[in-house]
Amino acid sequence: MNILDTKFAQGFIKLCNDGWNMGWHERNGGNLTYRIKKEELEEVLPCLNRTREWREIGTSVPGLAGEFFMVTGSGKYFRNVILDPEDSTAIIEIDEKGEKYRICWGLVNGGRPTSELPSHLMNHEVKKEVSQGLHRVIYHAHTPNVIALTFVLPLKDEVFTRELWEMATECPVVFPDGIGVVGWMVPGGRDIAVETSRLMRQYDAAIWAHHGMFCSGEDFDLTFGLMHTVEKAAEILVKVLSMRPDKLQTITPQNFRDLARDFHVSLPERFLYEKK
Ligand code: 2HA
Ligand code: ZN
Repeated sequence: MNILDTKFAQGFIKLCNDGWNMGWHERNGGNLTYRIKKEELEEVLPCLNRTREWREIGTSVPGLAGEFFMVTGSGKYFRNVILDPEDSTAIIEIDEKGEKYRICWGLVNGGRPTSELPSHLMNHEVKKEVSQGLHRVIYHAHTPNVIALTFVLPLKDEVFTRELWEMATECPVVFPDGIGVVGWMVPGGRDIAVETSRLMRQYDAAIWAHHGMFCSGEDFDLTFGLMHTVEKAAEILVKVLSMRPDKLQTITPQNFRDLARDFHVSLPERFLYEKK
C-alpha cells in the first residue's frame, strides 16, 4: 500500500489544499498533524523506515508513547502539499517515553516536523485523553478575521465565545463548549504549548492573539469545518463592527437557551451573561 493512496493521507492533503484555498496559509504559515489509527498503521508499516535517529520533541507527552503521526514540515508551504506531499509532509513515530520522535517517511529533501510540534503533541495528548481517543486531528491556521478581532476585543474566552456565537445561529451548535483565548506569546515552544493544551482540555478551538487559531477534531472534515465556522463568524463580526459597533439586534441569552433545548446541546451559563 502506497502511503499516498491511503484514505488518511488523502484527507490530510485535501485539508492542506482547502486551507490554502481559503487564504489561511501565506508562505509557510499554519501546520497540521494527524494521529494515525492502529489499522491504518498496519497498512503502511512496510513503507516506514524506522532506523533513523531519535530527536527531542522539546516537551514530554507520555500519553502519546508509541503513537504515529502524519505531520506537515517546518518551513514547508501548504500550497505545495498537494503538488509534492513527500517533500512537505512526514510520518513520525513517538518513542516509548513520549520525549523523542523519529521521521519514518516523507520530508524526502530534508527538514523537520512543524515548528509547532510541541503545541500539536500536547494538544493531542490532552484531546486523546478527554475524548477517549476519538480526537485525531490538530490544525493550526492563520485565519485573518479571527486575528483582526484579537486587536479589538478583550482577550477573554467568555467575550470571544459570546460574540462569535451571536454571529450565526449554527455557532453554538458547532462549538457549544466555547472557544479559548491565549494572549500573545512566543510561538513554537513549550510555554505556548502548555497554555494552549490547558485550554484544549475544555475547548475544541483556541485562539492565539495576533497569530491564528488551533482546532481539534475527530476527523479532517470536522476539524476543518470547525476552523471554517469560527473564522466565518469572525468575518461577520468584523463586518458588523465595521458598519456599526452597537448592534441594533442580536441573538439574546434567552434565544441561546431556547436553541440549546431544541438542539440538545448544553451551553454553559457563563457565556450567557447580561451585557451592560
Ligand atoms: O510557520 O504557523 O506558528 C508556521 C506557523 C508557526
Ligand atoms: Zn502560526
